Amino acid sequence: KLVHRGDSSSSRETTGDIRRGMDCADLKQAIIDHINFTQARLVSQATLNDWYMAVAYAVRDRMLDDWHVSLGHLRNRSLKIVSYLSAEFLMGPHLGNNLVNLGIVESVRRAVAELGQNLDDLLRQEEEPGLGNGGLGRLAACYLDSLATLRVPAIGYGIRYEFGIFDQEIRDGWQVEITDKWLRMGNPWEICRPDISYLVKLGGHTEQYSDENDCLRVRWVPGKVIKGVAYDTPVAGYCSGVTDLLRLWKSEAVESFNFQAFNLGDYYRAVDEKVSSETISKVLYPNDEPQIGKQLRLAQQYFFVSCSLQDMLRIQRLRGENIGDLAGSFAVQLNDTHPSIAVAELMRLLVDEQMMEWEPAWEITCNVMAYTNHTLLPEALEKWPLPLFSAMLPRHLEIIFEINRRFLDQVRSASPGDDGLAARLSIIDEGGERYVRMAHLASVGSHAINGVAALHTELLKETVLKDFHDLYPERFHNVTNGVTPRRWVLLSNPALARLISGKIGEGWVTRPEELRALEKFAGQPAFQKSWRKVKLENKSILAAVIRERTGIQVDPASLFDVLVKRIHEYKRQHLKVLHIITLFNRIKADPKSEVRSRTFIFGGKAAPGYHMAKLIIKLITSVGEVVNNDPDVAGRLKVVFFPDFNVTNGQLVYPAADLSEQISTAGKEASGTGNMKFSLNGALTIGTLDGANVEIRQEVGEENFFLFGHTAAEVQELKSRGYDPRSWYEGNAPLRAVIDRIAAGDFSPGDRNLFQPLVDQLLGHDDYLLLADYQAYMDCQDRVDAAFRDRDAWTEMSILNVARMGMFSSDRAIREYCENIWHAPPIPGD
Ligand code: NBY
Repeated sequence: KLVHRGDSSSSRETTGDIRRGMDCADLKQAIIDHINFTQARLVSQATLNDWYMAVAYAVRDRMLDDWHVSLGHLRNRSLKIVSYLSAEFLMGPHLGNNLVNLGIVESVRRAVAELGQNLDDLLRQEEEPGLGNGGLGRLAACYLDSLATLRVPAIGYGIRYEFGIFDQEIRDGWQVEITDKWLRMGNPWEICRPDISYLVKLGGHTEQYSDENDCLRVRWVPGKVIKGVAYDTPVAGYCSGVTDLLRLWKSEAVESFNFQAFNLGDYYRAVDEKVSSETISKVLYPNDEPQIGKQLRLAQQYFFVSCSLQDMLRIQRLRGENIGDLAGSFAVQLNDTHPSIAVAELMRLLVDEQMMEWEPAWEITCNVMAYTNHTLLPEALEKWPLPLFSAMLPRHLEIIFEINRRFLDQVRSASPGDDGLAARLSIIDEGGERYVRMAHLASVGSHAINGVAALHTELLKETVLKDFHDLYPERFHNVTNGVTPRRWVLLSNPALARLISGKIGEGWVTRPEELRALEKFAGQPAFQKSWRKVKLENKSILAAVIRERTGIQVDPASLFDVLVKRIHEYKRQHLKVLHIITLFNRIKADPKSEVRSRTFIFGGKAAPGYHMAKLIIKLITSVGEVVNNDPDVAGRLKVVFFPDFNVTNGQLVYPAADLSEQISTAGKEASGTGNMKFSLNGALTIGTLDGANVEIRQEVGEENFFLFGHTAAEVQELKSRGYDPRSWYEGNAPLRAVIDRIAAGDFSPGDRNLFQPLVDQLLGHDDYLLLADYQAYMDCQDRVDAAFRDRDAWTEMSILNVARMGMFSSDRAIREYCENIWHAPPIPGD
């Protein structure tokens, strides 16, 4: 077993700070210097943004001592470097997190105050780097936090998108996408490294040639060459002394490439070249599922993977090690299939450029790579049409064919005669139009394959990757996701963190199993009262923001019922809407009927091309419009669509929730991580047996979790029997009344057909079984209402939820990756 450090429990702040430049006077001077010399302003002229930038630079400076030491460890040959390859890193605002992890929140707060500024105003000034879509990108960010906290040398490799995920505005109830110009005011956290850059080829053709030993080799003659430049951001561990590295690549034109055109006077062609090269890292694709066939997306993937692997080979040389020993130096984790071209690219680098033989190169590749799957939805598995693939990566396609040929030879000799098996396993999908299946490439080229929650991993083994599991059972692992308690409690819910630490000490921040010590206070009236006070304060803060952003007035004493995540049919935001309309109908049928006061808060972005998801947003806002203003409802129900859900807003929302909605169709949500953030902040969960909900319920106890709905097995069963949504509709009067109201245009005055596509989908197909789960969901919500009425019992459940969430720390997940997949020990000492 590897021993992990980085669990020192007391922040340095309380013990007196002996680190360079960390005391209040030093901090003040540093901030003023940055106002004067970096922002080039007189203090008297400084804007709020100047103050933010100056504080950010002062804090970054203070991360550098640890960083230099940590970067030095990259050359320590006894340490393995975790190389986390991800097209997305949804880091969230840096300043607050760095203050927390360095343990200097209070000293910086004081320094800033003595300079006449307010730290909270400065924190609000930061524009978050939205370099991700949702759970997958945020997971990468939580994992970097844990890697640094656990003192594991790690590099997060990705793309420095100039425009991240779009900002969402709501106009007339519809989503409108606004370009995310996050770099507009500069980014104080990154350091550009023009000296660390690599060339990346694209397009063209391949040629055979004989090398000096008369060996037949292949040369790739590209159609185009671009350059990737490193931008580094330090990632500080929590009181661990280790600062890891996030290295993002920006694409640029190669000066020399079309210099000829320039010399010949073709100025415009040279400029075109520059523009098209810079396009590669221009914008994040805002889809949380792939839309096949986007050429630029494949170029992005290859671009960042090639730069990252070339960088790893450079580091290997710096360590003074042989390329043949790469697997002893690096563990490469593929965050979904987006970087899976790494399998072919590493083979190309080793065979074509390092002149290695195929077999040793293949052994290195498989030993280095590991693949995490994040989805079972068959339509979400990445595949690239062969013509597109070969036009952009002609050499990689040859390599993939060769990998596939050798792989299928093995398969056929192990199962002679079973041609169906070979066809199913093949990296190339040959049924009709031909595709490269990226999940197959990743699975063939990795020594480890993992799902992200227990149920997900089991389903992965039984369905999407069944044949691979039959072939390579030893490659399969489960690593249930986790979230960092630093950002998601300490930073976002300081009042709760103080209450907890006051009772059980601060150790829970790195040893969250210590939260169990809260169990014995769960029934204590005084503690319950303080617990409720914290929740109410958090709800009041959110209520004020809701008022400001939407104009809607909500009552902090009402039950805050929250559903925030990307908008998707499988996540069933519209099932929640059916619940709201049901309550509305009860009130309309009898205005005096007892309906408990609830605030329904939705948040989440829809992929710009996903019409049904956008229509669901419009449905939510339209139902809100009617319900919020109905005199019979009399304020008892409020529906809010909180615009632009992102990390910053999440930090406001999770701490204020009473009820966490995790209502995906069972078997569809790989894990979920929002579910963990809610529960860790004392919300109770209403949910299906899906993803990590299963394990959350196991941990917190079934009596502290509101379960409803068909199981994954029952969903399968229903579908195989020929699911008929209309019969569920016809057999359930309240459900019929709800759907009929939508269909009648009650929520779309002036356009009664507006929601017809939604109604048609539900009555005609209902792919996600809303109607089959409707009654169970309503009954469960009635149980929630009854439970919320008993405030003491509810509070006890809330405390027990927090007390038992320890296993969902990303530290636990990272320890499992380190021990079972990466075999990467922490840096010794402190
Ligand atoms: O990854 C999510 C899963 O839906 C969620 O259940 C899980 O908890 C989380 C972390 O494991 N997946 C996700 O967020 N996926 C994406 O954001 C995504 C983004 C881009 C593309 C595909 C998926 N793409 O192909 O472009």
